[in-house]
Amino acid sequence: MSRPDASVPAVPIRARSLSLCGELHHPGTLTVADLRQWSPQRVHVVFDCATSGPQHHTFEGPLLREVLTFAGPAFDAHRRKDRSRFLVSVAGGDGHHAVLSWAEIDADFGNARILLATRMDGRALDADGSQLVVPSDRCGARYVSAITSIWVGPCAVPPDEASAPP
Ligand SMILES: Nc1nc2c(c(=O)[nH]1)N[C@H]1C(S)=C(S)[C@@H](COP(=O)(O)O)O[C@H]1N2
Ligand SMILES: [Mo]
Repeated sequence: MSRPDASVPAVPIRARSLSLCGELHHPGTLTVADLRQWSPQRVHVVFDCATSGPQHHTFEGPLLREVLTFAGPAFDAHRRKDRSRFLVSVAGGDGHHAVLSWAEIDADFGNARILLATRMDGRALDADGSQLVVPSDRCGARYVSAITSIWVGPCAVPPDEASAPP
C-alpha cells in the first residue's frame, strides 16, 4: 500500500469566499480560485503600518475593476457622470472595512491598479481569503485582508441646503 501524500491535506482546506453585493446586476459569491479566471497582475508594494512600520509584499491577482465589471454595477456604463456616483466598500471578516470610489479604479478617472490578491509573497490565499491591494496608498489601512464582502452602490446625494426646510 502506498503512503499518503503529505502535501495533500487529509481534510480539505475550507476555501473562504467573498460575496459581491449592493447595486449589481449579477451579485454572487466568489472563492479565491474563482478570482483566477481573470488575468493576474503582479505588484511589489511597500506600505506603512502605524504599529509595525514599513511592510514589503508581492501580490498577485486580478484587477478589482475587472471583477466588479463582471458583477455589473447598476450604473449607465456609457455615462462617466453616472459612474462617478458609485462607491465600493470592502470588508474583512473581522469587521474592518474600507471605502473606495468607483472613479479611483475607472480607466477614465484615477485608473488605479487596485487588485484582489490570490497570492501574497508566493503563498496562495485560498484558505485565508483575498486581500485588497492598493499600491497607490502610502499606508496599509485599505489593504483589507480575509475579504468576506464587497458592496457596490451609489453615494447618497448631498442635501440641497437651498431647498432644505429651515
Ligand atoms: N481584515 C483586516 N485587514 C486589514 C487590517 C485589519 O485590521 N483587518 N489592518 C490593515 C492594516 S492597518 C495594515 S497596516 C495591513 C497590514 O498588513 P500585513 O499584516 O499583511 O503587513 O493590513 C490591513 N488589513
Ligand atoms: Mo496598520
